[in-house]
Amino acid sequence: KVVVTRQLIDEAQRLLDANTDLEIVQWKSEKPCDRSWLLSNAKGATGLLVMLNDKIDEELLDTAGPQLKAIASFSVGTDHVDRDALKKRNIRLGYTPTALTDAVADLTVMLILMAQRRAGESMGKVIKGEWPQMPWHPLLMTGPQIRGATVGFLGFGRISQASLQRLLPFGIKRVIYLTSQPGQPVKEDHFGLIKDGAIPIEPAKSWEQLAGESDVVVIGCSLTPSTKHLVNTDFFAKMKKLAVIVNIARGPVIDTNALVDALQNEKIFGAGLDVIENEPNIQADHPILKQPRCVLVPHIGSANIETRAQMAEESVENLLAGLKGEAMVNEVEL
Ligand code: 8YV
Repeated sequence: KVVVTRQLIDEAQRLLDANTDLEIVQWKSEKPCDRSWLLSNAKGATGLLVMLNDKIDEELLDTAGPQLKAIASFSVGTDHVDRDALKKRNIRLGYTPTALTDAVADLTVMLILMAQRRAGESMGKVIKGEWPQMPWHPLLMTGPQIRGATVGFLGFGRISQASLQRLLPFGIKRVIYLTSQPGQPVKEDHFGLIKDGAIPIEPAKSWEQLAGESDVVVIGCSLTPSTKHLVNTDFFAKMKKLAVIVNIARGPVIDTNALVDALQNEKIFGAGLDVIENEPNIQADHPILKQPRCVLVPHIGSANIETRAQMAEESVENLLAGLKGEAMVNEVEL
């Protein structure tokens, strides 16, 4: 028995359905899967195919029972999974770490440019019919340029490095990055950019240095207890007034109240967010939506057709491999 908490794109669904020996219990609604549905169907499952909204914790694993062998997550992030609980039970975990790199890196560039060039604010005026009344002025709707920028990455893994690859042709000047080992160079130079040395790419010694020296801050790190609210009032206080911040990782890395305050009091220039704390429960009266210099999109980082298809196929392949005791396409080392 496998429990699948989302709808799959056709090809992946066919790949799964071809396993006629499996009882497939699947969440069919367009809404995110209900916790109570998952708990009531998990009993007796040998495999689960889940996504970020599904918390994989002791309660769920106990409910499923000791026959549970493999979990495939439709994501690169695994902060929704209690890895220790899986390890204890010898349950394998598959994920999709490479499938969405390009899609998310593309979105990162989009959000940087939208934040710098005030795209949300500009469109808002046009949509409200305010264009005819906009006063003409040489500085009207201007923002900082990307050429010459120092870009600071919080987290410098595959997605951050792919974002950097896309930013180089824009003429950025320098990169600094902060990982869990401040001041230490990253081990993986995924696209050979550090080796190429086209521009300086250096580890920051502290978050203070990163905040203080960056014109663009990109959040590309995992959510852990040490990155939760890493970007807070103190961080914004150190940022440059003309800097923008972009979050394509996990909402809780930014303290939202601190961000609202920073935007409102012009401590920073703007923000581009694909993720935010408490998503998807963001109502129209949320204070962040009152900030014209903030562009917020609903966690669409991986949302291009090809990427979602590849993630779905890879997730099904991971699940099937896990059930058969074979090598997964990508498996998390627990
Ligand atoms: C999800 C993500 O893939 O992979 C991740 O960790 O954050 C997302 O882009 C997406 O939400 C799956 O539907």
